Amino acid sequence: LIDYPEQLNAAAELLKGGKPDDLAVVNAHGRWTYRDLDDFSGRIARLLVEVEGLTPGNRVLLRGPNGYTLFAAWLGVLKAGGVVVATMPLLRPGEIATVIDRAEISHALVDSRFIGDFRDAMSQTRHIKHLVKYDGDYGKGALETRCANLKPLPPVDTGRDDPALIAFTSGTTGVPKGCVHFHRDILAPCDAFASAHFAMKPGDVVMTSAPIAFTFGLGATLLFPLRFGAATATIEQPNPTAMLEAISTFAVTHLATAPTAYKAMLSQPGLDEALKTLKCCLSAGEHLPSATWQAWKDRTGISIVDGIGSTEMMHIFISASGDAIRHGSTGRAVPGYEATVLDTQGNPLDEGEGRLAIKGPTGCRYLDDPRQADYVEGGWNITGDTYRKDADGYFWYVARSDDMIVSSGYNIGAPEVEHALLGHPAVAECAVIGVPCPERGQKVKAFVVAAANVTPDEALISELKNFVKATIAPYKYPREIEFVEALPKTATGKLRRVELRQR
Ligand code: 3SK
Repeated sequence: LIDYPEQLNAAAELLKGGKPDDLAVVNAHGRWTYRDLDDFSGRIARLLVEVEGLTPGNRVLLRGPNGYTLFAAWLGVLKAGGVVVATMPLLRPGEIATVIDRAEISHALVDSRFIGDFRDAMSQTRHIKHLVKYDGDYGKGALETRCANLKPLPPVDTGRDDPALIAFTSGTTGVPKGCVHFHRDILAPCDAFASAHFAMKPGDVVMTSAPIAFTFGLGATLLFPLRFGAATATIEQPNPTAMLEAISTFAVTHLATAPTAYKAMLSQPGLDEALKTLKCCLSAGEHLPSATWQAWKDRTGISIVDGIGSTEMMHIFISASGDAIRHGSTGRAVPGYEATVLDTQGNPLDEGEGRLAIKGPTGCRYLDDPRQADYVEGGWNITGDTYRKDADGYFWYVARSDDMIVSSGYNIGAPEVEHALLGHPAVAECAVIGVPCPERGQKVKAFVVAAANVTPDEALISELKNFVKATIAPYKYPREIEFVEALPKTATGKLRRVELRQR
């Protein structure tokens, strides 16, 4: 399925996906073709190599919201033989400094709106020797001006096994880990996952809410559209209203976002207009509650393609689309990947519940981190999720392995209780954890964000408890419910259960 030539520059390969005059990127500031993107990225590559002294293998930090200039910079770094380290826009200076130190960043390309925090981060580390500012897609084009008289650099002859990017996991639990991916790993998610489950063609327009620092967003907003000759529409403030507006404005056909965004868009007035063009929806980053999948299907007629991936594996490795979707299941191993569940001794099970483990064309290579030995065992990448595998090879989410609550000897998956709560109209968002309990070992506690116009009071607490008891096995109901304004999330939108446990 995936047999790339030994000499491979992923940026050059991706840019062959569309015809020179085809639309590649569109947003509120302009429209750019494949020719524009190829030319600008080539000139950025020359700037990096000939003016800023980049040598192949140097690590280049990128910082800014998704957009044409950021994408050209991403491609330019790869063309120059550098290694991209894109950063989540929400990171604070201390976190950026950690990334700079761990990845030994030598060069940085930073949107001028982020420069203040970035200089703070730089003052905490001595690695960066070259800083280039740019003005997003809106400004006078500082980077454009510096590149204006440069000729595009032909892509450096990189090998398929040369590092192309380092993606930092957002760290729901601890110090971020840098995951190294090669040039071949950039193309593999396009040719494995996207061609099977999120197919697109020239003329299609893709949009995502996720930044390219999150490999889910990178695939959806840059790699997949380029590989298949489609266009990408970018937005800087990806809230549900702005997303729906952008879908209508840019005639978006393919949307990739997180389950909470699908739920939030359901109650937005712009949804009908957006449905005039939207035809394919992908969800990842968090488990997709079946209530959200069904509500979206009922309202829009579109069956969301669910998927689970990881930064370690680069992109999605279990998914299903079209008629192969089984409601409530994440799907089957993506073509080219092998998936199983391991019992407590580490043995693969034909069927049953256990730790989800994956093998495939992409895999985990942490940057100098002892946690590598926990992630890869016996050739299997062990994801930290508990799944049930059925006789047909479908995988059914149970919980993050550390989200299991053991109460009075019962194993209770936090997501199951969350799904039950989400079925109640007064619940906008919720998160469930186990808290210490002298009688039961642990008891189930729910943090609930009430829906708009709902009064969170004692009566509602009793109603929610009864509602859960009537929906799933009664021993799973949350014995404690606390109303909160918002749930703690990572920069990629994943719930930080660890923070709730520490409260
Ligand atoms: O969280 C996920 O499911 C995911 C999907 C694609 C790429 C990366 C990640 C973490």
